[in-house]
Amino acid sequence: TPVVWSPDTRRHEPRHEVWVGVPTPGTEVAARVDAILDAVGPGRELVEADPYAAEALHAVHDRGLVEFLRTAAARWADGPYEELVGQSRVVPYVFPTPALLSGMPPTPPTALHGLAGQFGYDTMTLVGPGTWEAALAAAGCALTAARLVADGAPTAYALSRPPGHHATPTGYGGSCYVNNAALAAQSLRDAGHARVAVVDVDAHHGNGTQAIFWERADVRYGSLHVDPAAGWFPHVFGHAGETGDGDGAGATRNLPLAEGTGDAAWLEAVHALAEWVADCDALVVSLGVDAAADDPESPLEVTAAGYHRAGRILGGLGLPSVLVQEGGYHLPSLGGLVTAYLEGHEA
Ligand code: SP5
Ligand code: ZN
Repeated sequence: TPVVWSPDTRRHEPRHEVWVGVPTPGTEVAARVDAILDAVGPGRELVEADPYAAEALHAVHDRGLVEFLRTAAARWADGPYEELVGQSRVVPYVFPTPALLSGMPPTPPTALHGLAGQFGYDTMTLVGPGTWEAALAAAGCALTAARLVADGAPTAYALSRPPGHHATPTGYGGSCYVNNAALAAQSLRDAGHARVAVVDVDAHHGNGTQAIFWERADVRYGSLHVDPAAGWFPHVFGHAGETGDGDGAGATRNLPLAEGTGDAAWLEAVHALAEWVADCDALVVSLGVDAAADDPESPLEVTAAGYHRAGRILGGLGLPSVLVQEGGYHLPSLGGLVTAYLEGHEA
């Protein structure tokens, strides 16, 4: 399995997130790239991602979001923010939700700190110098991996970072800016694969991917994740009743799992999703390894052996597969978990 990576993915430094009103250390750190690379690199072909321009992101994102992400860090540096608060990150503090709008048509804000909440939907996903370059490189990893698979490789792994499955057509959040897996899926569609499946094994529901394909029948989205109803991100999506709409009715499937779920029930859900997508022509796996027992960001209790088995199940479908890195935050075990999945998928 070729490993597609880019040195630019290290350029995003979240520094901190604002969690329940307090700055806490960022979890989605650049060291994740090297933790994974050191583990999966040996014995596999390393491929540096092709360069892509902002326009490549329009396949799944609105231009307004792409333009905001591309320019926000430079505009922040030009603004009064350095003198006001010193070194800081772009973070929304006003959100134009229905509660603010009250049915009235708003005028677009002029200040960047007023604009940020139009695109950013939480306080944990900060934009700083290098965020755009890293997010574009992460997308490039996924798009390059999809190209390798479209050109005939059975499987390719994209070491995308920052992750992507929480990025919606118009918004960023959940440590995600650009939806790498959705770009890979769309790229496989464009290459002629008629029915593409996205199976999302990250501990969290991929609300962004679900949103992108919500009304489409040609890209199926299936996810297993910790039950958002138990108080987990993204809180308002990921429930079993969400199954798609319009042409996409029935093409979304969510399997929320209780806190504390371990290998047995987690693998049953992986198996159910595998059967559900077996008749597709290509597969994208949103490969988050934060469902692992020692991960600080989720209460699921999956082991490395569980991830290996998940790889066996999804790889066993025999579909051309693009594996896209999502979450996974416990640096000491991160590389081993990704390797376990890859070895299972390759077997
Ligand atoms: C891609 C992905 O896995 N995104 C995860 C988004 C969920 N983050 C929720 C964070 C909740 C608070 N974390 C407290 C961290 C303390 N440092
Ligand atoms: Zn996650």
